Amino acid sequence: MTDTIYAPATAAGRSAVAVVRISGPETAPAVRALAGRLPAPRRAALRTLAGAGGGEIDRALVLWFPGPDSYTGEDVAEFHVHGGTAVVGAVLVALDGLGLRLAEPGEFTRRAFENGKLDLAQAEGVADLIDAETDAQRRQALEQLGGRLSDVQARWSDALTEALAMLEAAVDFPDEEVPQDVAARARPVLEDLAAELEAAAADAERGERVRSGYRIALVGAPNAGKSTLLNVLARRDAAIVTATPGTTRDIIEVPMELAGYKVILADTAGLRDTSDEIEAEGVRRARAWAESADLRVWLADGMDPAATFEGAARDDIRLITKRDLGEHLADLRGEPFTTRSPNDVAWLERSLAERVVADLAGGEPPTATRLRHRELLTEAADRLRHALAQDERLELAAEDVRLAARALDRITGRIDPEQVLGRIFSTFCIGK
Ligand SMILES: Nc1nc2c(ncn2[C@@H]2O[C@H](COP(=O)(O)OP(=O)(O)OP(=O)(O)O)[C@@H](O)[C@H]2O)c(=O)[nH]1
Ligand SMILES: [Mg+2]
Repeated sequence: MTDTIYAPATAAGRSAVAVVRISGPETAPAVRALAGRLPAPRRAALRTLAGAGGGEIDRALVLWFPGPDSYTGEDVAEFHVHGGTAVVGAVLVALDGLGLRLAEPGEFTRRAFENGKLDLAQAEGVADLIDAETDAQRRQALEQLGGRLSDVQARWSDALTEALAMLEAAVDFPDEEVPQDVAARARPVLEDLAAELEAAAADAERGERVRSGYRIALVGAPNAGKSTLLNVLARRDAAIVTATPGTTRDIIEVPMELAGYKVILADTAGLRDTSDEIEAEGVRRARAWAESADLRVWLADGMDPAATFEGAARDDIRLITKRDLGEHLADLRGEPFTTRSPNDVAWLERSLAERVVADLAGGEPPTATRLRHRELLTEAADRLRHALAQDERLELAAEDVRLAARALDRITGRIDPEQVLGRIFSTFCIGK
C-alpha cells in the first residue's frame, strides 16, 4: 500500500494562483477534511478550505480526480488557492497535520510511471517540457511525451522479437533444412535494425544539443576582441574588457536564444604561450571548451600584422576584427568585422542562427534526446553487430539478440533497477 503525498505544483513565491496537489489512497479523506464534501469528479468546485481548528484558510477551487483516470493513476486532488506564500503554507501545514507526506522530487510522475500511465521516455518528456526555455526544446519534449521515442522503440522491439523467433526455430530444429533458411532470413532484419539503431544513436546528439544548448566558442589570440563581442551579443557586460592582452582567464558562458534554439555562447582566454600559470590554465580550458564546441568563431585582430587563424577548422567562422580602425594589416582570409557596427553584429547573429538551424533542425526531429538513450541504442546496435558476426553459431547469436532487446527495453524503462529510476526521477522538480 502506498502512502499519500502532497506538494505545491506551482513555483514557490507570490503568484495569482498556486496549485497544491495530492495523490494516494488518503486523498478523498484529506479533501473532505479541508473542503467538506468531495466535488463531482473532474469538475471545479469553489470551496472554503479550513485548517485543523476549523479556521478558514482560503476560498479555493477544488478538483477531484478519482483513480485510475488521473495523472498518477491513483486518487488525485488539486487545490487552486490564492498564490500567497502564507496561503500555500497553511494548506501544506493542514495536509501535514492529516498525516500526509510531502512528495519527493518527481514522485507524482514516478507514480504515474509505476501505474503504467506513461513509460520512462515519456516521463523524461515531462521533465524536459517543464525545463523547456525555447520553442525547439518545447517541441522536442512534447514529441517525446507524446510517445514518439516509445513508438519507434516498440517497432524496433517487434522486429527483434521476430528475428529472435526465427533464430530460435533454427536452434531448436537444427537438422531440418527449412529452419536454416529461417536463420538466413533473420540476417537482413538484424542488419537493417543495427544500421537504424546506429543512425538513431548518432542523431541523438542533435536531440541532446536541443535540450542542453548548442555550444558556440569565441576563440583567438589575446586582445582580438572576444570579450567585447560576447558582451555585444549577450547585450550585457558579462565579461571584463580591457586593452591588456590576457584579460580573460575563466570561461564565461552566456545562455542565449537563436532562431528558437537554446545556445551557449562562451568567451575564452586568448590563445598564446605564456609562463603565467593562471593564464596557462585559462588557455588550456579555452582549447578544451573550443574543441568540444559545436561551432567556433575565430577572431583575429586585423590591426596586428602577425595575427593568424592558426588552429581554425574549415567550418569555423573567421572574423578579422577592429575593421573600424582601417584596412587590415594582417594577411588573412576572413570576414572584416567590428563590434562597433550594428550591421556587422546583425550579420554575425544571422550567420550564427543559420548555422544552429542547419545543424539542429535537420529533416525529422531526432527520436532520441538524451545520453541515456544514446548509450542504450549503441549497446543494442553493438549486440546486433556481434550477433551478425556469430555466423553458424546460432545459439550465441540468439543470446546477443536477446541482450540487444533488453537494452532497447530499457529506453522505456520497465526493467530498470531501482537506483537508475531513482536517479532519473530525482532530477524532476517537486510537485511533478
Ligand atoms: N576599435 C575597436 N576596438 C575593439 C573592437 N573590439 C574590441 N576592441 C578593443 O580591443 C581591446 C581588447 O578587447 P577584448 O574584448 O578584451 O579582447 P579579448 O579578445 O577578450 O582579449 P583577452 O581577454 O585578453 O583574450 C579592448 O580595448 C577593446 O575595447 C573593435 O571592434 N574595434
Ligand atoms: Mg577577453
